[in-house]
Amino acid sequence: MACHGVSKLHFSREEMKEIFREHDIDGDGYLSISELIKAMGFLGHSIPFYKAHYGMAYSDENGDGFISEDELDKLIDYVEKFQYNKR
Ligand SMILES: [Ca+2]
Ligand SMILES: [Ca+2]
Repeated sequence: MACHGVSKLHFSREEMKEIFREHDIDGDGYLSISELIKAMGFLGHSIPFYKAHYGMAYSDENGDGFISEDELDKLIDYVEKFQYNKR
């Protein structure tokens, strides 16, 4: 478990991609909602379930309920917006 001790406040898109990939816990190549919440926590956003859902809805273009590799870019757009809104 490496959920704590991240002091960095801003991640580059590449770093975020890497982090989201690492949080594909069951290794199916897609991020589920619970994997998304864990990844967001790792990025320093303890986000409520509904917020994670918005992120999911925002980035899940084909509506299968999972974030694929292709959809990661949109998810990162969402996370970046989130980072800016916070400050
Ligand atoms: Ca997965
Ligand atoms: Ca999808």
